[in-house]
Amino acid sequence: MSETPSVFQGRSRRALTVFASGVSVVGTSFALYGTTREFVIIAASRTALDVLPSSVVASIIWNFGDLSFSLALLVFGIALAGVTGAVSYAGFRAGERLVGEAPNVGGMALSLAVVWALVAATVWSPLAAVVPAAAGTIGTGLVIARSTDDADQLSTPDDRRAFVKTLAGLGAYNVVAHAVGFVQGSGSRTDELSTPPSESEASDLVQQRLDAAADRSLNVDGMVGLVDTTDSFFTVDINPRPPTVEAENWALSVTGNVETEREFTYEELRQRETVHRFKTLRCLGDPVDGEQIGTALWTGCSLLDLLDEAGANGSHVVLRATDDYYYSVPMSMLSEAMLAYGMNEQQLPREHGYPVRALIPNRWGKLNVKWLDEIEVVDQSESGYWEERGWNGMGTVNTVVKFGASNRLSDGRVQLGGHAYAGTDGIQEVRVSLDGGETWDTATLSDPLPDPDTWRQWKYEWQPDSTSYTVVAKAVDGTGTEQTRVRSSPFPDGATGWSRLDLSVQL
Ligand SMILES: Nc1nc2c(c(=O)[nH]1)N[C@H]1C(S)=C(S)[C@@H](COP(=O)(O)O)O[C@H]1N2
Ligand SMILES: [Mo]
Repeated sequence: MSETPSVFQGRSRRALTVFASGVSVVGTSFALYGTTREFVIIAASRTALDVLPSSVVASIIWNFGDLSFSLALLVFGIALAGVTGAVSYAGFRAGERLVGEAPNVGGMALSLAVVWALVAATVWSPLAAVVPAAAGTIGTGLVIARSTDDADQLSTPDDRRAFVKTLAGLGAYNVVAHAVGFVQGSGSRTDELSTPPSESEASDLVQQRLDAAADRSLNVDGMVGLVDTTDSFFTVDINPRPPTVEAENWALSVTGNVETEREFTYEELRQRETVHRFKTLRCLGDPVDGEQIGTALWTGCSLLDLLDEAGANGSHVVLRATDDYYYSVPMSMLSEAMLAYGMNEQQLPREHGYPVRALIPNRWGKLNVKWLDEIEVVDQSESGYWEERGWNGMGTVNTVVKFGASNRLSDGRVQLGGHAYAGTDGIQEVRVSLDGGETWDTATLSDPLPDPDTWRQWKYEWQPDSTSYTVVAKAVDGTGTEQTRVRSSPFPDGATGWSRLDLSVQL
């Protein structure tokens, strides 16, 4: 008699059963709930975000960006599949023993109960746990029941065939379930910004302004233009995947200390007087040499007009989003604030806040609340999402110079280029030192964009006579203030200090 292959025996067989069942829980949850908080992985990763120390979370988000989330999702997915599957399996076996006469019924019942409890506690919703738990239980039940052998190994060919078939069936089910989840989760991305009916030349205007910005960009190989493309624009998001909001089912409510509480639909916002504005965003967590900075041409309407219309009367507003992210912002910061629904030539993409985000001039990126759905007018200052996690930085942005590209020109000269940003103060000058800060020269600047609160590009070229340079760059803002040389890391007030680049050159 031949040996029973190991997959049909004890541990491996149990592991396969556990995993098939657990993946069914996760897959079903994904198919039903896409990227909402009812999806077990999203729920678990949000809990992890809240439990981990804020500085750890922030540095993960800011250093690994989207990649860290993809990895986190994978790890959470595998872990959750393992745990829910194991709970289901243990529940099933215990149930079988409890109800001796009808073992499968007992097994299914107890498995369902324990998996349901686990998932319900994870997603914090009794209802959203029902179907995923049932799927996991059916998975466990099928694998166990279809391979009837109670002994530790499946020794007859029939049993093995049944086992393999059941696993294959569950596998196929999970491929479909995950596909459904992905389709659900990727709705409404980057449709063209369709022309608002009130202003038929809006998209022409956007195109003209983008063309004008491209003309002003310095010609340095490998350097980002004066305006980022929507795809290259950085994202910082507390969620593993951006929330899915559909404009038709969405409205912005203005509540709190107002004469009349108001709700504005997406269409109503788009009918309002259109504002197009270039604005740079920089994350408070961006290190001096980081890349969490970008500029776009935003399309939207005035935030303050909306508040006036509702008869707002308070010192602050709390901007609240569908992902529970929020920021309290003083009324005094809102004079040029926008509600944006367009980014460059597109409708605001989902990862940047579709349908509508706030844009607050001269402040750190964190105040620019995405997926905005409520503006509450209040009379005292509340804090914000990152303040609750130890960060500061409600003041204006810190001045920064970025190195973006280094090239060797055909005549042998070295060319450096990059961007500099100092909020609405603007950039007056970028100074470059090739000897670690002993002597300084002035870099060439791009013409400023037509709106304040934008960065400028700089470039600097020289004929090298040494094989290594310690390049330092610093900026002077529009008020004539030179950037501080004191270096600090982003936590908790935002990074400061001059930028440094160690450059080696072949002569
Ligand atoms: N609702 C919501 N708004 C948000 C965030 C978020 O996670 N959720 N991140 C904030 C942070 S920390 C930054 S730096 C900016 C980044 O905007 P971007 O992703 O469009 O670049 O959005 C801000 N608005
Ligand atoms: Mo940020």
